[in-house]
Amino acid sequence: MTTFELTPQLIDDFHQDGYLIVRELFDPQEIAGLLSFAKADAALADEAYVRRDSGGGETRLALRNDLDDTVPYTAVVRSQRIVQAMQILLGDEVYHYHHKMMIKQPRIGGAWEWHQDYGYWYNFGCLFPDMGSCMVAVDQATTENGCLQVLKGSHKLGRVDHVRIGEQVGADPERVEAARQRFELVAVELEPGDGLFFHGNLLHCSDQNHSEHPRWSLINCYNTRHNDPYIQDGRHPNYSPLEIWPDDKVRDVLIT
Ligand SMILES: O=C(O)CCC(=O)C(=O)O
Repeated sequence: MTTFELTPQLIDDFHQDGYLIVRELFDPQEIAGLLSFAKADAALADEAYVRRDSGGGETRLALRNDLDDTVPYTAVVRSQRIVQAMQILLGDEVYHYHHKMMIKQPRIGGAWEWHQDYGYWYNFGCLFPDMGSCMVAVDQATTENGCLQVLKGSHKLGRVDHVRIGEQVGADPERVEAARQRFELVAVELEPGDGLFFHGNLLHCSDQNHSEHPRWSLINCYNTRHNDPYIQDGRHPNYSPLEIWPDDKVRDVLIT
């Protein structure tokens, strides 16, 4: 079973870089359980919709605002190891904002334009950028299959305007270009079970999947209690306390 200690150095790294990679956040047995459930999950496959990129690639995603305790995705969202870390990194109690399975199919899986998640969430009534996500790699994520790319430290820019780019909404391309001159580009290659915590203002994107390998990942998004959207009934939920599950319960759910 995975345990990791969020040391002062790691917290500092998150604040400096806007992201933090935790290897084996879910151990091989746990992630294998999640993977086999997800890949056989007809409801998830039915629900997933396509977002086309400007080059014709298509990414599928299934996004849920609600937590169904009978499916293992919920165990990941509620897992103490993610939620407690997120609370420390964001400095307040967090609640579930939504989660989504990102499905990049071999050869046809599409790209995601440069964006900040808060570039979207701002429009849903969140006043502060005090929000974050934890991407859990379900499959291996490599440069070849279109892993996430981040501009290290770019969360310090604050929110950049977002504009329509093809079927997607991305950060103002002129600003992105200027940011690319100033921040290091990091390709976040992950093994199954690794976790990437990242700040809502971190600029990130991903390329198409030209490989023979799928790239699935579960992205768990959290908002802070003090940032409860001023809009009621917005795109994603308002604050409600999140029940946190201890590691042994999470493990039991994932590997059965
Ligand atoms: O999974 C990806 O390739 C990109 C996902 C992403 O950027 C997001 O959901 O904000």
